[in-house]
Amino acid sequence: MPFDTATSYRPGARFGPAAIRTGSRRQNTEWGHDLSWGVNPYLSLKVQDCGDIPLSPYDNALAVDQIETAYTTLISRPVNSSVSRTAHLARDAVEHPRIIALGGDHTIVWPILRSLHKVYGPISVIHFDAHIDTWPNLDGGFSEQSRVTHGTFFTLAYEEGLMSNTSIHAGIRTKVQGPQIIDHDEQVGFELLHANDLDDFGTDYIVEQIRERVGNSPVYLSFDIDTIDPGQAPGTGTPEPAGWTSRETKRILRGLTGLNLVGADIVEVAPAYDNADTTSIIAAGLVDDFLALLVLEEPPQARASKHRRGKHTVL
Ligand SMILES: [Mn+2]
Repeated sequence: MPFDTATSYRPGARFGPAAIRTGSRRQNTEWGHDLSWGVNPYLSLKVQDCGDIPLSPYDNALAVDQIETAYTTLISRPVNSSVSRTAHLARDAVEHPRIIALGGDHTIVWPILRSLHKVYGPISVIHFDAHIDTWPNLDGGFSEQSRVTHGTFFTLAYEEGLMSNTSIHAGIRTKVQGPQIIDHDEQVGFELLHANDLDDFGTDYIVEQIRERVGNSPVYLSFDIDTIDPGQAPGTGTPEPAGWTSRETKRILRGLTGLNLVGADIVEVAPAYDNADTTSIIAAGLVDDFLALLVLEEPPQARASKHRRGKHTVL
């Protein structure tokens, strides 16, 4: 979804999908077994690149409509490979394709949630980000169209009843106007895990809080690459210091296995600010983790490396 005309600071995420594909060039089925996960998702799933959605760079309202139309069309098609444990959670009791969307700026989640709501009803969101993205507006509400931004889309989704009130942020460290902004954030439906919670309480705590919050509800995973520290992932529009490392983040993701994941995205990759493709390589690696999340039923157990040679492992 090469869309970036609702950004507040540095644009360029329209080139994110191409950059993430570039970052994935060393990934393939034959070398797809991940020793951390104990699985090769490409042997369990039929993964298909659906290409880029044609989006207007001139009219944001039109582009949002184009995203909703494309996403609704894709999730209405028959599945390629069944991982049917969540099929009963769709309103029509049919298993629908799971899409991993490559952004694009974060605004794309608003029309995605509209599409998912038609199939699953209200969705819980696990939102990895340095920013809360639940602002009522970014400019004082200058116009109705100016409320459509990559920092306000969750409020728009909330106003349309697309989300359940059991969503959660992880990795937050943005500055805000004041602590009162948290009242509105909670009204939109979010609990907040600050980036510092990882240092104070550890990865297991982060995992437990997320799992407890979303429970068994249909859950959408939205991942802003600025969750990762800008030292590792500089290629993004609104970087914030003191983020999580890619290793810490991937460990947290492994703990989220077995939730009723109905879709995921990785957004805000802006390659013009990247160095040596580090951001897009991390982003492509996270997409691999999202695929593994769709395959496994429960989190892989932490094991000493010398015991890692499981039945699926070829060393
Ligand atoms: Mn962000």
